[in-house]
Amino acid sequence: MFPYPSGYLHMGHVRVYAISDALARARRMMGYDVVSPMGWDAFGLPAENAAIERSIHPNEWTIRNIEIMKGQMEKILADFDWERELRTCSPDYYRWTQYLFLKLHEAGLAYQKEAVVNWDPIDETVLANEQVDSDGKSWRSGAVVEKRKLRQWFFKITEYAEDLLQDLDRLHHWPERVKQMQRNWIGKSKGAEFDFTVPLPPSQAAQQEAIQVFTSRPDTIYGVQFLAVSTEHPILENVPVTHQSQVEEFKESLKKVVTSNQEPGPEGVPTGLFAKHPFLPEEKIPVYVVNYVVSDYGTGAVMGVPGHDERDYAFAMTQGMDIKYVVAPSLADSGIVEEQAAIPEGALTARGVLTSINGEFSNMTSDEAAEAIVKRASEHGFGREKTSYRIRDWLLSRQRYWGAPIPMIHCGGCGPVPVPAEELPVVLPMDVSFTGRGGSPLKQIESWVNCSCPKCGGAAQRDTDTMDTFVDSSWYFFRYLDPHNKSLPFSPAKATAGMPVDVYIGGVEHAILHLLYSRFLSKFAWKTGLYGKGPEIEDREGKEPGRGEPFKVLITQGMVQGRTFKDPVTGAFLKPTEVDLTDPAKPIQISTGLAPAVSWEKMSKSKFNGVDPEDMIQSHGADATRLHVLYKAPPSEELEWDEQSIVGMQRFLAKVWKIVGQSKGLTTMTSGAGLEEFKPEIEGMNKDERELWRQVNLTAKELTTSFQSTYAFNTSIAFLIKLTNHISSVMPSSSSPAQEQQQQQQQQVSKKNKSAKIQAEVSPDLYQYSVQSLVKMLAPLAPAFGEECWETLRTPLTSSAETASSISSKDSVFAHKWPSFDETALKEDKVVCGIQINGKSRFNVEFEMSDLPPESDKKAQEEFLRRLVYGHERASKWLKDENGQAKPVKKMIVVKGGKLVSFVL
Ligand code: ANZ
Ligand code: ZN
Repeated sequence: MFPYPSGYLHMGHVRVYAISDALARARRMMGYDVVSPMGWDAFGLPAENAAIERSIHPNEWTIRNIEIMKGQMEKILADFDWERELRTCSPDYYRWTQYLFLKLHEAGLAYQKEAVVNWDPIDETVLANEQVDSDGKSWRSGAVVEKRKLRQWFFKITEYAEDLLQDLDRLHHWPERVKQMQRNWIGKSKGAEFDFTVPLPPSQAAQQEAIQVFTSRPDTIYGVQFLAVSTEHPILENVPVTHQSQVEEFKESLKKVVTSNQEPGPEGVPTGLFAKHPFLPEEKIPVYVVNYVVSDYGTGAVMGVPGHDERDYAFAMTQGMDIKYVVAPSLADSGIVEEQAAIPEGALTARGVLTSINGEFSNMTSDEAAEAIVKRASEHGFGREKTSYRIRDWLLSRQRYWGAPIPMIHCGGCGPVPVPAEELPVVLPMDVSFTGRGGSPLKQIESWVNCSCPKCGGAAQRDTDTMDTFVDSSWYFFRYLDPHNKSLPFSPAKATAGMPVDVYIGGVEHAILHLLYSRFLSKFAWKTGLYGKGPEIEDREGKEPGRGEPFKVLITQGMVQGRTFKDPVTGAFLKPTEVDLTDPAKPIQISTGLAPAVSWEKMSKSKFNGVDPEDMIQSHGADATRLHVLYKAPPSEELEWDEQSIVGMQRFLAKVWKIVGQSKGLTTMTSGAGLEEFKPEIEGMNKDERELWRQVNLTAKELTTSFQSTYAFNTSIAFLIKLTNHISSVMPSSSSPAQEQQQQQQQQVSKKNKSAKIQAEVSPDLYQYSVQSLVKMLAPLAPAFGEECWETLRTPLTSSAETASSISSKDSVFAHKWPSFDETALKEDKVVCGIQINGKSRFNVEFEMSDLPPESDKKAQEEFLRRLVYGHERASKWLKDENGQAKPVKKMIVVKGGKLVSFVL
């Protein structure tokens, strides 16, 4: 995911780009054709705020920030394909955002309707939700914010609701949690619709109106005690005079912008209208207007069933209604449920069995009844099955300056007319003043607003709204595949070949909107043939997940958290300077001498728990910083940033560096291509060589899998550390005078160190292959260090300075092949042999595979194992008598390979 150019890289960025960069580098070494692009989500409100507060043009502010962040990305050694760089605020890019808008408009998927905005009556401007404080006041003017209706642009994402839901099941490499969040957001609900007729007084023109309700519980229809409608419902036009002022007052009272997080309880007033119950025509059902029915879900009206719905229950209580129960938890309860006195207070929300007051549906289970009731209603024509989706159309227009202008022209005669595609881009004018007052800055530039209608040529006005920045970011990955295309947003062939994105990495905060919008636009592009083969071909061969899904693998990286100190008494956040960290395990609040409360929380300025990536790189280096980020936690989990433990990574690198020094100048290395295709004779290896060979292959296997499918970089680094330790425990057998000298020196050092063992010797080729492989596998994670090691390995011990520099300039470790691995090498050399005595497992003995006499010599094998078993400390308990004499053995059975030995005594 590309970043917003805020002006500085934070640790979250370091984490996401360390992952993607390591991945890109490793996959290139594996031979993949990798596109690892970078761009900038460069439109948005903060630039405009900077313009108002600091009078710097949003464009200048944005470009400056991009330059700074680009420099920081280089510092973390991220190797992006800068020739594909894009900026959503550049006319070369937003031209195509506008083009896609026109395509959606053409397809009937972009339309206008009225919607509510936050309006600041002093500054006369529209405010984003985050610009309204918790008291419902404007961040700038302090005015009480009002709700106003404006004509706004929408994308009809609801048209794709079912596809967007169904195709989640094709995304086998997305976190289940994200898919579930999307499912909930789409919110499919199966239920029924019922029509309640409202007879009107004879004075009214129409004799009756109907209120349609959507319900997920048709089985509760006999429990309906009232109807509840939203304040927008058209039935309110028929409110009798006796009730009009009360209804109007109620509607007014809900217009205040409420931003406090406490949801108000259910409230409402009677409308004076009554409806006929479709199944019980003699019952008059009162109609209320309430605050808890939303106008744009279902039908904007609800059948109130207080006995079985909690909100309806709570509302009925405010009106003093007697509660009617029609569904019992089970058949045995159905009699009791009718005796309302015996019912505990509250709604019975569980499905169960219908009581005997449900007419022909009595005694059915909820599920049976729901089906039968809907069937009967459809026969009569007053009800039907119905599916509702919670997802709303995407409101994309913003009354802002710093965004892509909506490419529409409003003509008095023709209405809204699209800007002809060949006239794109509609360029955002640069010469603007930013006062924060008087509505959108674009509205104030008359020369820009006034234009002629493309259809009739008459005087017309440009649309002064700009697009939500989520539009910019919902298709940029297509543009990466073809960033310089001047005639199309992207070539269909390139998109068909390159999509879907193989691995998409970013924060879980984008789990819903960004990913859903991207899926919507990709599906639109696919369905309308902008790429792929169109809907007539279900799945493109081998191109899972198909159907226009944009992202195959999704990695949602967890939050980076900082160590946070709070005053144990007041709970106030403490600055690092207010805490004595002499003993990091026992922090002390300097002013009080008390132990502060310590926790891990998302890094933020207000909590004083952030770390600046530049400081980390300055003091520990980019390689150790990257390794630490990747080692501390698996990508999808929270990362507790602990600067203390970064030294672990530095120590690890120092160890690798020492090995590299030891390997430097081994003769084979200096000759030609090195050991790219090293295939040793396993038969001829000694046991130390075999074990080293096994470790190298095991590590290669682990890292290959990690970079290809599991992305468990923390485990990968653990394997590299283990391999490093293993290589440190062996040394190359001498093969040249120079090395011999080197080794002797080393052994002398070892002898001085009391605990050091005499090191095992392995062949120089194998040793060098192992070191080379280690460096290659480490390089994608720690690229600068990797290159440095490689250069050192490749520099002949005795070469002149010129040869050395000519080698290093030509030869990057990333130009070399990723180490392959050999499954057969992974077999353990140690055999654990289980010992059974009279059919019971008693203990194990271990031996080296190579020590076991060959299968052909059964006697020798038996003898070898017998000696091993009787030498074992547990043997005295099971195989010897009190005097330490061996008990007589009737039979000794050796299973092939010495895996099991069975004694019959
Ligand atoms: C009667 C009923 C009885 C209901 C009962 C529930 C339980 P989901 O599942 O989320 O789709 N409802 C319908 N439209 C609404 C609106 N515009 N605003 C607020 N609430 C609305 O929820 C469907 C249920 O939510 C519907 O089923 C309706 O209440 C309510 F024992 O109808 B029910
Ligand atoms: Zn016109």
